[in-house]
Amino acid sequence: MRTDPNIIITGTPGVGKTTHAEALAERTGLRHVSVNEVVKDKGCHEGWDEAFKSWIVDEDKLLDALEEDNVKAGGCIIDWHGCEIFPESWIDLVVVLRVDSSTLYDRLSARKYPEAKLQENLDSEIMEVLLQEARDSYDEQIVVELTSNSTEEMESNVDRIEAWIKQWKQDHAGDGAQ
Ligand code: DAT
Repeated sequence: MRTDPNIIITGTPGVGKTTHAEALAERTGLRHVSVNEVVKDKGCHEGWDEAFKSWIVDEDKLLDALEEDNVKAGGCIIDWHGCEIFPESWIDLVVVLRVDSSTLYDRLSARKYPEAKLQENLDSEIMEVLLQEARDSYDEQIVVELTSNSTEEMESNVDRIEAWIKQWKQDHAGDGAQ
């Protein structure tokens, strides 16, 4: 039984996962779990893909590392461009961030992504790949799609998720004692 919820913030690279997760962690005291950092720091990969400039993730090792870190105990804001690998029982809310193509293009260009990687991510956003992955992996009632084109939208999203966390904690008060 968790006394703090676990929330996944997911979406295509560049949608604003890290920005949202950091703001939420700051406001709520929940722990920001940057899965990219875990992959890198704990060596949960099979090497570096030079063309794509990204780690080739070893999902078994990654899950082991998250299990060792006691993520399932709750209180984590999990920030990653994927969500299907986490056991359903660990997760209380899945937030899928979305942006317009032109905004995403500008953000990924600013990161100097290689052309193939930039194009793949733009396609992925247009095809709603991460939204579909979330809907396929979790109960539809816990999957929320939010737009993240502007600072105003980001602030309203963070307010909304913070309110959701407060409500979840009220609804689950006492669960830990059972
Ligand atoms: P991600 O973690 O999904 O890769 P990020 O949080 O690193 O994305 O954000 C990518 C860039 O876009 C970064 O420079 C911050 C900016 N950004 C993110 N969300 C935004 C928003 N809602 N409005 C304006 N800028 C945003």
